[in-house]
Amino acid sequence: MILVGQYDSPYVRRVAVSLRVLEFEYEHDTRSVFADFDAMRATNPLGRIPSLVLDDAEVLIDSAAILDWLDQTVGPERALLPAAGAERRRALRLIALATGAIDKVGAAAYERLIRPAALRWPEWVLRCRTQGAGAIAALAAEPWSPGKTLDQAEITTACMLRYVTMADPELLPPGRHPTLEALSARCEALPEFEATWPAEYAVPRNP
Ligand SMILES: N[C@@H](CCC(=O)N[C@@H](CS)C(=O)NCC(=O)O)C(=O)O
Repeated sequence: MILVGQYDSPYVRRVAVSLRVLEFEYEHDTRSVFADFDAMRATNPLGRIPSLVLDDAEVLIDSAAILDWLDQTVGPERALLPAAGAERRRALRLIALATGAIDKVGAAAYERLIRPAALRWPEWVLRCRTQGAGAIAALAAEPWSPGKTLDQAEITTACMLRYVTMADPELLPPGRHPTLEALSARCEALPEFEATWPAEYAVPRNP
């Protein structure tokens, strides 16, 4: 199968880490969702990443749908999302906070970095960053217990933390959220995270 999208996207990275944790083999299509927009639209009509092209050429789009397919394929014993009950509700809540933070910090980053300076809307940037910071603070207040098997809430939150550190580092100054720093350090030391480490946030920039 082929994973489409670069690892500076936390949505692509959470799929890549999950593929590796669950021991799936994949090829990596590293074309850019910006520079190779038309080719990306041929894979996903939305022109977004990630997509996962299966061996029979079926194309899965959207990280949540891809992760759902991975969990269904490996079965409930190995699935990264708990199957039911309070554990599942908690995991879904944490994942909603982490993906919501990605969306809000990402929206602010697109506005600050990509949109031409004369067209930027500072109040919108402030609102998005406030929402992202709120979700991150809520995640920081959660108990993150090391020692148990890695799950999707941890994978997605760790990918979100690396993304925010690249896209908007002022939201995560060292020492602000020690619980999340510990989670990030624990995850980033794992081989599945090391192999997908994004060195920089590669979006086009307008002065
Ligand atoms: N809900 C989608 C979000 C994917 C998403 O936002 N991808 C970004 C990269 S992080 C993207 O493709 N951005 C380009 C665009 O939207 O034009 C998912 O979970 O896969």
